[in-house]
Amino acid sequence: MRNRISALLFTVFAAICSLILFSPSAGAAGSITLYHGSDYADLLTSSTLTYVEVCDGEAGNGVYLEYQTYAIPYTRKLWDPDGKGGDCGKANIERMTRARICENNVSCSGWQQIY
Ligand SMILES: [Ca+2]
Repeated sequence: MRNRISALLFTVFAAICSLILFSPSAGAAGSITLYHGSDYADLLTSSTLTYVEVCDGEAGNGVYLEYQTYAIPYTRKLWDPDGKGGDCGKANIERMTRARICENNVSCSGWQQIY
């Protein structure tokens, strides 16, 4: 009987540990940089927010970050508003799922999974 209770407690403990270890997390903090030639986007991720700076590094075509979130089922864009130099496009984006950087009228990088 005592062994059965121990085994049961161990099973419950193991189940709780695996839930903690393998449950889908809100996302780890970290940083990712996406490149398209000299254009780039820096993404700083925290628990649910991603802070983005998308920066045009080449004269000619505009640059934007294309991204998706949990909340909205279509793709949105964050542009570098003033082309090469000057400022970068900046935003805090809630629960970003994936992103890629694009040079307008040229092409995009591959999609990067965020959360
Ligand atoms: Ca700029």
